[in-house]
Amino acid sequence: MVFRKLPGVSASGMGLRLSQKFVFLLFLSGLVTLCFGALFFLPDSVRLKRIFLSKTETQPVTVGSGSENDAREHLKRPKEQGMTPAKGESSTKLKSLIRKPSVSHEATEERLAGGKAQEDFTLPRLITESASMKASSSDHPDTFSYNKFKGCLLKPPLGRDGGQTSDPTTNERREKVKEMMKFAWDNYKRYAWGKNELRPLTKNGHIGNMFGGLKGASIIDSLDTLYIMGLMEEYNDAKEWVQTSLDLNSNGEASLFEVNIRYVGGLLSAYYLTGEEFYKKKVVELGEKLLPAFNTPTGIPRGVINLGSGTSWSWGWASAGSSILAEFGTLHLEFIHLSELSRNPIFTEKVMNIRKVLNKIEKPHGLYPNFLSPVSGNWVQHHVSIGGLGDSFYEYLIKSYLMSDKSDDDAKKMYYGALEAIEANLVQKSPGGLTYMAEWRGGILDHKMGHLACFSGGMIGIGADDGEPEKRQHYLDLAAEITHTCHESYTRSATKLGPEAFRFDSGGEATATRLNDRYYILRPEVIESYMYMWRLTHDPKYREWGWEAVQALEQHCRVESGFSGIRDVYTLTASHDNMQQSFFLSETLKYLYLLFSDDDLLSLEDWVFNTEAHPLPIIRRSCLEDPAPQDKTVSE
Ligand code: DMJ
Repeated sequence: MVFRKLPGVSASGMGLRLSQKFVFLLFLSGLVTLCFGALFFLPDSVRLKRIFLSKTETQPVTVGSGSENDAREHLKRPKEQGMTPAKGESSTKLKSLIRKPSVSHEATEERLAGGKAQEDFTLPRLITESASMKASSSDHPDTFSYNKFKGCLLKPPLGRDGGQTSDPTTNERREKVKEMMKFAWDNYKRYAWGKNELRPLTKNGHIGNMFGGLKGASIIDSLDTLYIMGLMEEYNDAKEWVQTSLDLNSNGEASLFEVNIRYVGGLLSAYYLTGEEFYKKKVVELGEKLLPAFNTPTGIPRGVINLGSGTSWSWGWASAGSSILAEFGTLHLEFIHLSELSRNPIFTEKVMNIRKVLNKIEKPHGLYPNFLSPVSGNWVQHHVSIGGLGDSFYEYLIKSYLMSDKSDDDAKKMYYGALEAIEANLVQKSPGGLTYMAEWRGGILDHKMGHLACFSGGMIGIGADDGEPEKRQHYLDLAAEITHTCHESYTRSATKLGPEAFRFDSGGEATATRLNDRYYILRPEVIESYMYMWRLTHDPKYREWGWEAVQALEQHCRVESGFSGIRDVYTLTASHDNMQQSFFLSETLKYLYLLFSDDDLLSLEDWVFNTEAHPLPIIRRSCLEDPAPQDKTVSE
């Protein structure tokens, strides 16, 4: 190879004198010091900081469904031109708690029963009016009549007797789950009040970086669970915190998906269960803060948003600045309700546009890949998964249909179309006879099923009845088979808890073959499917399987000050991850409680659960638009 001499530069020492070299070295060392110092100002999750600085605050595992292998923890700085980097979390302080008169179930129910038809209201409906109605929610004060909504429910939300069954063993199990919730809550309250999650081993709080400086994720995620369990003192504490201390004026980097499913979902459910107006006000205000994420050439939102400045960007780990299917596809239920409550159609328009983009684009073999460019509207990679990165997109299609009182035909068509493609390309049977959902990478199957994918038993179950008549039994059978496989992933471990991912290759079946797939972080998906399958079939095995999970959680995850995830489900010498995830309170314990309750506690005839298990009512348009709705609520 020939080295050419640069003009004016001598070959020896690039023509620098000793003093020049010294100045250059000084400048270089200054630069290095500056860069290293800057690491201290980066958010906790940034990879460089995790590499160079102490690891004590880093999370060993991933959380939500849009994430894979710790991906979601890596919030990246804005990359796109013209975007200002966010400043990090706001320094919101927990305000002092002022005691308010507490609310009991009875009081709330009584208040709701009174004044039903007398209220002056504008009819709520599924908003589809033109964009000329676009306005801030404050221009449409109080247009939703809560009492009217209540009159349209077929069953009382809490059932006839709070959902208590006539079977003493089931009731005892239900009480046990309630005790677990109280224990988890009390410890959160004691050691982590106002923080996002409890660290039960170190007995402190965790803020994390998924919620853009919003605090109290465990409180918001627990509101409805505490309420349906009748833990009213605890519910009142939570409610009071929301009233006095939930500060939405944060200025940090948030996951649009996580804020939506936990905060928007949690506040919506709290509103629909209790009728407390401040929940509605807060949730609409928060919803408006999420809207700038949709300002992209296609209207497909980016994954990360600064709640203060409204700048948004894509996850640094998502290929080529793409948005994630499970993230932009998991907004529909909440956004429809935001329009319903605010009477502002903008929320509905945003999610309807996502549908439009998805309907227009070519789908490989009818499948929906996990990565889509918000700029071009094209798929970025052909990775398809019913687990992480894809999961709740499918869930929200069937639930959108059900929540629309079966009027959203578009969602129905998309759901059954997607399910057909999934069955044709992803569903597999192992040599040992277990049915599972593989992942698809550009036509090549990866015989792995994530814990996250285990929600699909329940999803296929609730959608079975609305499929083609000749396919209904088949769907119910498929749902049962998948739930059985997921149960197997639990029974084949020493702890009787399931791993983060299990495989069907190298001779193994339904077991984790890789070291970093062996953890369990208190996830709900397997129990979620037990709950749905119980309601659909009343096969007692689902309650038994749920009880096995309760015992395993008690034995391996309960520690002195809360519940913790474990690092290896295959060993009995527990290594705890020191994290009580907020979804444990919102989902895992709620689904267990529902499993041991009567079907009329949050009846599936009236409610759909968002992907964080927050119940949202079915919008029964025919009833809501009836000028004089009859009280269809069954007396308690
Ligand atoms: C929850 O936050 C939601 O269920 C989400 O859809 C995926 N997973 C976590 C719990 O595992």
